Amino acid sequence: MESQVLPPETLEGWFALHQVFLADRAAINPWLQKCGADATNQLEGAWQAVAVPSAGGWSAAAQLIGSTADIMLMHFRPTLEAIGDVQRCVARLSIMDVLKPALSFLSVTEAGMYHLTAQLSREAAERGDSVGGAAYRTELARRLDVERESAHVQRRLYPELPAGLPYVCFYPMSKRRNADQNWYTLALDERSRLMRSHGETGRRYAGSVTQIITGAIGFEAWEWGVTLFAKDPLDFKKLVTDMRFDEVSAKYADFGDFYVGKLAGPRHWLDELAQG
Ligand code: FEC
Repeated sequence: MESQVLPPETLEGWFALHQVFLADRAAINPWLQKCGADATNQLEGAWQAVAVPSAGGWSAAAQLIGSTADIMLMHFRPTLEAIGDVQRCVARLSIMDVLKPALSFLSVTEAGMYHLTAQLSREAAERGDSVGGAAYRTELARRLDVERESAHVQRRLYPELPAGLPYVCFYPMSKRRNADQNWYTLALDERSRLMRSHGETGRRYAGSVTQIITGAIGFEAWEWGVTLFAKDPLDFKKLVTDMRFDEVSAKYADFGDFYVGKLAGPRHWLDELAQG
């Protein structure tokens, strides 16, 4: 393949499903009365079984704030089938009598290897080899194995729920494909340069914001899901503003709706929702 139009190599880890629900607020108190005194404990127990699956991965729940929807569930699992399992478990939770799905977003944790892809294609050109030829593929497989094992990439592919960062922000995004502004027709070296700058901007927030990037190309109309965790919700505004001024987002990013909230389990949702 012509190196200038080469897609970046990517490494993938856990599958991800973001589910957003809208509560039928008028129905919450009658539903609680119908379920009896133990409804909250039962729901809490059923949710714990979802949140800490024996087969690996994790789920977390957030109460949305300032949104038209009420609850967001985030699931990370080793396989697509395990995402199907958790989807069925969630559908069977008793509270689904009074929650309606508002968004479902399927993706997979992804580490984009722009720098490595650009470097290997340059080295192949210097050797007089073709990009995608046997020597290129052998070296690529070796270097991807090294990358995959690095602690930095492992954290991106198999992220933990960050401790001490209770605020959550999720939004889908795509790279622009306008006639005169098309990410997918940029030369690989240019895409690599832009993503390096993006990483540098992001790293200014190391320690205060943790992000999980999940790729959705082939799964959703949007191309990526961005899940951010922060100690201070204002850091979402500051980081996303900085990104807007960073060249790759300024020129090539399109965004969907933003969902902001705070990590909270069913006991908390029910308390809040019961207040009307
Ligand atoms: O073309 C692609 O592969 C795009 C995948 C991708 C999207 C994306 C969007 C956002 N990020 C945001 C925050 C951070 C923070 C850090 C960070 C670093 C990277 C690196 C890659 C990357 N991000 Fe990204 N981001 C995407 C990909 N991002 C690759 C570089 C990693 C590395 O250097 O090894 C820094 C922390 C860290 O390194 O872990 C923070 C935010 C967005 C949403 C864009 C916006 O304008 O709001 C925020 C898609």
